[in-house]
Amino acid sequence: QIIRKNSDMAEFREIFSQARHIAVITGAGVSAESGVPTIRGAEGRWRSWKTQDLATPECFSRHPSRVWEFYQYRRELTLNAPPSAAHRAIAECEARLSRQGRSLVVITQNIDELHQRAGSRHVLEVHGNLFQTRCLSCGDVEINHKSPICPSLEGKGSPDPHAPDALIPVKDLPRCDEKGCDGLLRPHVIWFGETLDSQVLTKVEKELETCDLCLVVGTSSVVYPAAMFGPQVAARGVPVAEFNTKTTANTPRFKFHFPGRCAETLPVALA
Ligand code: BJW
Ligand code: ZN
Repeated sequence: QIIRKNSDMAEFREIFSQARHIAVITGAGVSAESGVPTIRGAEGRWRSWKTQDLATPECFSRHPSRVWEFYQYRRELTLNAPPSAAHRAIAECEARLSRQGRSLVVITQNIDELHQRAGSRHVLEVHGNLFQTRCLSCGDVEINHKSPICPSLEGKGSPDPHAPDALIPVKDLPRCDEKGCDGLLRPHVIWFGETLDSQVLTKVEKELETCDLCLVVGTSSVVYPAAMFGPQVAARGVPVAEFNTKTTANTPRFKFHFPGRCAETLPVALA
């Protein structure tokens, strides 16, 4: 199948100059520019496992220590990662548009807070947040940037395929502080088979219905329901521009496809 790609930046820039409300849908490719590995592909492995095998409720209930080691690794990695030129281009664009009475919202599948650290104000996190925990007993959700998150995870989480499982006893994994609770905490992220937060989804729907330009940046568009966000906007006849090093299954549905690293293409597109 030949995909006829429109990569006409001048045409995009003309539409961009007229847009009042822009929705920017982002995925792991944006954070790849900060040195955070993407989910799929060769760099997406931790030890011998794929993220898809670790980011599940079944894996957490069977191997809570292993899953916490995986998240310990990613928390440390992202705490030390700087926002990239792609994150900054999006944040600077939002600030500039807001001074002109226009707006931009980021709808991100990423859980790493790099958009917020780059200065983005209006961010909807559809897959949760690496720096929030949820108690399995009382349901309490807390913000938590501690490094390490608990003493037993200090120095743990090496991605080396030969690193042994730390096999930390469940009582020494992160536990709830609420008075009298002490329940096991889990990362407040959306794992496979879990439903997305309905309040967040309602906000996303509103943005998808009201935007007059949409960017889809650094996502393979294989995970539902997020994979449908861009096509949903395109179905309204609104221009959608994909920024990705590769084409995806959604590329034919979008008006534009800008190939290349988003740290190079976005600063040009959104200048
Ligand atoms: C660059 C670049 C550079 C690189 N510049 N670009 C309908 C049909 C089929 C299946 C389903 C369906 N509905 C639900 C499902 C099941 C499932 C699903 O979608 N499975 C598919 C894999 C088939 N979905 C769910 O389970 C969702 N829940 C749900 O829908 O509940 C209701 C329900 C349940 C069960 C059945 C039916 C309904 C929940 C999904 C939660 C996803 N969670 C994760 C983990 C989060 C926590 C964590 O990270 O630890 O979210 S999975 C993982 O994938 C993560 C990501 O946010 C998500 C998307 O990945 P992303 O961002 O696209 O990354 P990559 O690596 O895939 O792609 C990177 C891209 O960047 C590539 O394209 C590169 O080319 C590009 N790139 N460098 C520009 N420099
Ligand atoms: Zn609790």
